[in-house]
Amino acid sequence: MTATLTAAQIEQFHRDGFLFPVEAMGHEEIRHYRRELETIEQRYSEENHEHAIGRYLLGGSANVVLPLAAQLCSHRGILDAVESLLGPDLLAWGISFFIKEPGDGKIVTWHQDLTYWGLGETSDQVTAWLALSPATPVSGCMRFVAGSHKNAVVPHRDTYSENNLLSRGQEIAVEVKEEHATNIELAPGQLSLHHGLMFHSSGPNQSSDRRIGVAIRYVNPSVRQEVGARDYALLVRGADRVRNFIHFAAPARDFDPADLLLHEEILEDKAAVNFRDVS
Ligand SMILES: O=C(O)CCC(=O)C(=O)O
Repeated sequence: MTATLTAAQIEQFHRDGFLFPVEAMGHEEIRHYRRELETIEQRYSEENHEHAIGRYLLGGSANVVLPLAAQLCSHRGILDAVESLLGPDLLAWGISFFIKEPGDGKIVTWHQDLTYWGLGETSDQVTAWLALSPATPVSGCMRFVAGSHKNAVVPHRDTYSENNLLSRGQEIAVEVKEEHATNIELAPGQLSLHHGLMFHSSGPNQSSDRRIGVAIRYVNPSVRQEVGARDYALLVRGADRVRNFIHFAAPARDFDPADLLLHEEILEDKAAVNFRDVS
């Protein structure tokens, strides 16, 4: 299966700031990834293990410590789609598993991803959000406002609310036209692509299944960290002749001690950027 985008899809992405659904992989393969993820969640659950898994899955750098996360970042079906937008040289800058349990009330408020990343307002990045379970309005799929990526970064305020999956519970502080939002419905194995300036949010999971999505943040080598002292990425296709990012290798096993040290270093550096304006 190849997910290379057509010229019309690329044009649509540039016009709307998002594109969906893109078929990234088949039923068997996505079922396999969900099983793998759920095995890892069980093995490293809070009760079972010193490395409680939730922090790693949502933290943004699971590809440093979990082979599964690095494999997803390097998946051919995903990369073919991303290459159509960013070119042949691709770095996975981050990965977050956004998981909502049935009835847990977790939401994501309206925000623009690039607000806190320190990467400027570049268009040389894209998020591929892969569904591991059905993403529907009932399960709390993402919602996008077409064309909103043409804004600069707008003001955000922090809520730190318990039920918000975002690190600062951040939300856009200007009016968002909810009625103009599109529900990004995806079947398992499909993905959406969105620009980092896209206004997006998602509601609670009122279905009986878990809502599991993995957001992989891709950049090409021209992007650079403008705020922090350094930044890190996994080279997943082509070459990086610019070297704005420190490369790390895909992990060989779960939670290798050396990878764990690097993971903590990366999280610290990313937090210095993400929370730079918080006293
Ligand atoms: O999974 C969600 O509901 C939100 C994900 C998100 O905000 C993102 O991928 O940027």
